[in-house]
Amino acid sequence: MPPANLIDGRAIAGQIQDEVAQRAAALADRGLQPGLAFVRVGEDPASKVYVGMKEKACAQLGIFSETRVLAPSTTEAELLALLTQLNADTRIHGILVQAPLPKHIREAVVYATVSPQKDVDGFHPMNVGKLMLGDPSGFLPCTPAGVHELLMRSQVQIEGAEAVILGRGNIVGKPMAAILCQKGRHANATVTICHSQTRDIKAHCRRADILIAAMGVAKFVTADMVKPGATVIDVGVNRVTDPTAKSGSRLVGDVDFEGVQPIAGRITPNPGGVGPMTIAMLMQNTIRAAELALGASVKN
Ligand code: L34
Repeated sequence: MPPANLIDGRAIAGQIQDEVAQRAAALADRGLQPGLAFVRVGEDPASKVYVGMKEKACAQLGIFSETRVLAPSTTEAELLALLTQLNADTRIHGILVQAPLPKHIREAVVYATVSPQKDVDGFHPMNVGKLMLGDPSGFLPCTPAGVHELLMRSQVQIEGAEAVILGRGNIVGKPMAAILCQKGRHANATVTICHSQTRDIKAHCRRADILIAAMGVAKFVTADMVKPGATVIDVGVNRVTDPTAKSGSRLVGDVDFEGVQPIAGRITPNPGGVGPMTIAMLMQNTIRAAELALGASVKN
């Protein structure tokens, strides 16, 4: 039996994907199949796994997908040219350029080239700005949006809560803070972001009602850093060598699960927590992009 305080990311992601499949069927009735394009540059093994999982989710939900794999030597200009082509492709409603990109390609330039209407990753500066402004017409980045859904669908009290986020990255930490401190229902948290220069991380963590670990240090969060009863969300994906594993390596989160689980009120497993939610939110953003595109074409 799994511990009773587990937040089952796979099960909640499954619910969201069921909702997406229904919306895809409704679009199909109106003659539209949603389409998502993946762009992968080089042969990063983790990217291959993640894009493969995303392709599979599309196929299960009735979303058309195509994957463009580019050589690691691809120039930035060539990648931008492909994005311009995908921006104009009416079969494609969402575009996802899988990170990380090779060093010679500037991610910020790439993400600013994806049409904001097709930016299902929520990385375009327009969508980042809308999040900061509390404008719900944009797309939210999938991982922090997935964490927010996990909290809401697990009935975790967010309003008024002390939320402490470990990590200040553009993909998780910063947008996570913006989502939780928004004025509105299922938000209104008091948010602290901790990072490598924070003086006493443990003291901040121990105050947290909601502790979100997204800084990429294996098993950083230990039991002595967690207030009894707190909700602990583990976003970390750290691959560590493990000679006993088939592949020679194994994924561990940013949380020492064995130590923290007995004192946490609620906790995500990892794997099986945030990862599946990232994919479910990508599907949700894609279906919304297609619905908005259909709405726009009907109006014209
Ligand atoms: N552009 N690049 C772009 N968008 C993203 O949203 C991502 N990310 C991150 C890497 N690069 C990206 C993802 O999709 C990380 N990421 C991601 C997606 C899914 C999972 C983990 C990270 C996931 O489902 N993980 C499984 C375990 C998978 C395994 O065993 O390797 C889990 O249960 O957590």
